[in-house]
Amino acid sequence: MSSTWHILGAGSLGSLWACRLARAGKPVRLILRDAQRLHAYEATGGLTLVEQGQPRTFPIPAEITTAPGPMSRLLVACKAYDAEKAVASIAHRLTADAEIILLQNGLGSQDEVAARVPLARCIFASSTEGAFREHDWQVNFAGHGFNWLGDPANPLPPNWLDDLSDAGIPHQWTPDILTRLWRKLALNCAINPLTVLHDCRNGGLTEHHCEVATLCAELTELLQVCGQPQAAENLATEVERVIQATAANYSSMYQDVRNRRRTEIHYLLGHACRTATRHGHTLAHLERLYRRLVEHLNNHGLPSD
Ligand code: NAD
Ligand code: KPL
Repeated sequence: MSSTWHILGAGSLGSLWACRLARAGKPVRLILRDAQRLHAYEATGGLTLVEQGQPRTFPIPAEITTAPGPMSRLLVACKAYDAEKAVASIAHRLTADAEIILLQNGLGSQDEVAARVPLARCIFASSTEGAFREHDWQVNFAGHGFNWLGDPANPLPPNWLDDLSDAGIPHQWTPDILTRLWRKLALNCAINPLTVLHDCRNGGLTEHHCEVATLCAELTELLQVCGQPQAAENLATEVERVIQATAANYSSMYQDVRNRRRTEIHYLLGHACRTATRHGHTLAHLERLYRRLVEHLNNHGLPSD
């Protein structure tokens, strides 16, 4: 019998993982922030996964963070800026051999969580799956994407990867998870802030080719300086490819700003700039982009941290 999958953060990605694991018959429990959220969830009767327009509801049990009971396997599916606080709220429930899977985009939040629960094994994930919610307790999934998983402190895979295979969650274990996360961070830094500042779809960046190329050159420099040369390989070409392949889409940061949601800027561009500073490296364009984005967010009454 598989250990229970505790899912902290029943938003888009957390619900997607919870529904697929439940569909495969794995034990799953949602961990909700407070009694009000729990009552709202219980009144709805479960989480609904919509695939190809077909909804299916899973009556996954839920509890609040302060409920009793140990957790040995925890999937953290909050935004990067909420992850540490959310994990702190359940830290007393983690068993001595607890494993935590961190789904956050960007970098920095994983280390914040690891420092908060130093005895737990923290497994980092980099996901290119896309899920979104139109209503609470319901998630839409188009069925594309992939999940890389790894532990920078331990190359041995955990014993629950079969649960993911059974649940149809596409994944691969990698000893180079930091390279994957840095590569995605660099892609996000080269594309997402510019789509916000130029108010355009990803494809609109073909009009700003020079700006994108200058950022890619600085990001390549940063990746080399901070010990991630593999993540730097052909970055500019890959960024151009992603811009073409996703030309009709709005970037995730663009959507956050449009929907007046807090962005994960601190763990994307912010992390890149802080890392450059730590290595005594000046990246003038990246730093200017960061300042412009902070100003833009502030002018729109959105948090910039
Ligand atoms: P989301 O906002 O849809 O979900 C986050 C959930 O966490 C919310 O339901 C929120 O209420 C909950 N939460 C926050 N603090 C909590 C706490 N203290 N206790 C309990 N619950 C708490 O976010 P998302 O889109 O699912 O993204 C999660 C992470 O995955 C982000 O870092 C994002 O960048 C990354 N990601 C998302 C997608 C996607 O398609 N949605 C794809 C790839 C990566
Ligand atoms: O991952 C993305 C996002 O929108 O966050 C893309 C646009 C594909 C790369 O930045």
